[in-house]
Amino acid sequence: MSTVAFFDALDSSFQRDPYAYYDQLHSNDLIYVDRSTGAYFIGKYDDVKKILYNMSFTTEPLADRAQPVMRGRVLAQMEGDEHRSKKNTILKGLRGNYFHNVYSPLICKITKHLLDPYLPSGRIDLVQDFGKDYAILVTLGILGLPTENYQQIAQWHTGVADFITRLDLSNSERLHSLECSRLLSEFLRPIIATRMEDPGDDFISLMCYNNDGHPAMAISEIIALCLNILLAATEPADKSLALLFKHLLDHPDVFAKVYRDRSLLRSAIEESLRLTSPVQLIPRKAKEDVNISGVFIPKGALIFNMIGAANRDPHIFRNPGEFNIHRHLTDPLGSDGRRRRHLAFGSGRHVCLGAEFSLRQIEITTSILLDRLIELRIANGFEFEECGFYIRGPRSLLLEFTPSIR
Ligand code: 2IO
Repeated sequence: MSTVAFFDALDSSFQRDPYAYYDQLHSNDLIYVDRSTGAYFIGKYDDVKKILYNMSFTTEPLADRAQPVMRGRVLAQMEGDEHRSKKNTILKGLRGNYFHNVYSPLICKITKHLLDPYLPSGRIDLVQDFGKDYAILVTLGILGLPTENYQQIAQWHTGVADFITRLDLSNSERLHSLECSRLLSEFLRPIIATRMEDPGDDFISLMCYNNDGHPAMAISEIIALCLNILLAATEPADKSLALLFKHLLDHPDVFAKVYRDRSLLRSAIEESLRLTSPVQLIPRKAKEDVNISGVFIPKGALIFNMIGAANRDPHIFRNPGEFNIHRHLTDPLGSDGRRRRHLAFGSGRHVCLGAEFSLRQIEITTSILLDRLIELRIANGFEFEECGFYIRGPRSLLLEFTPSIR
């Protein structure tokens, strides 16, 4: 049976090092309750998984957290037929031929274009110089949106992301986020209207019409889904990439192995996502009174699933604080005899739709970086710092390498 422990989610010690809280949670079997909001923070793998699969826990918190800036419901808020059909449309746009013919070359091009100017200098900040622009450019690319003003779009995107992922927004910051969201939707609206009139074979056109040629969605629904994709694809991308490089550079033996054998890249990315999940929290609401590991949780309670903690549950992952790209060989199996996967993409019916896309994306980009950044190392004197507790990642990652010219 778990014990309730009160904590302060906005406390700087939690924000600085949530992993220490996760360790406490696992070693003392705790469920944290935030003193100021009464929200439950659940971190055991089995509890989180149960909550994500159980219909008694709804995604209703997104109505406050996301809907105002998404200007409509996101996929995670939908159920039944609507969810199925919109999900299938988006999956169609993300996978298979599209990936191979369109996205893969696009990701290569963006990666090289952003990297080339830094090659002669022998120095690059993988987050500030590369990752931020990279993340937004790839997303705009998959949506087939113009990129001339991408810096502006990135700023609006940040305003919207803050609304969803920060729990300490002031009133004026909230207004700023809402304004960013309005400007983004005004940027999207005429583009979507054009695609509705004259559809092509791009992602947005795919959302406009069904297979039978009938209009599939209203423009407001397409705007909301575009914003959903914009956020979900952009926000974690630079963090995933920088965290992976941090782990690889901290483990030169693993770096060398992956460098030589790129088929290991996938395991390295998955392991990095497990150990340092860019998305750390998934909110849910209890639809009725429930019992989680012996703790009574009342109907209406707000719950934050700490997937970053679940991914370090020592009952599931042996030596969970270690970066071990071969852990599938030694981690204990579940009661069904199967390996248990990390929850960095969530789980259950709202599991991340872009998971496979993002893994391939990071694989392609990492491989190019490995090829071009010769004798890569973390810059002398660089101090690594992560920030954020909903979406978490390095502020920057200053790297040095042997200069080259292309
Ligand atoms: C965009 C939080 C970046 C999602 C969200 C309002 C809904 C949903 C997620 C992820 C990552 C974002 N939630 N993606 O946690 O689409």
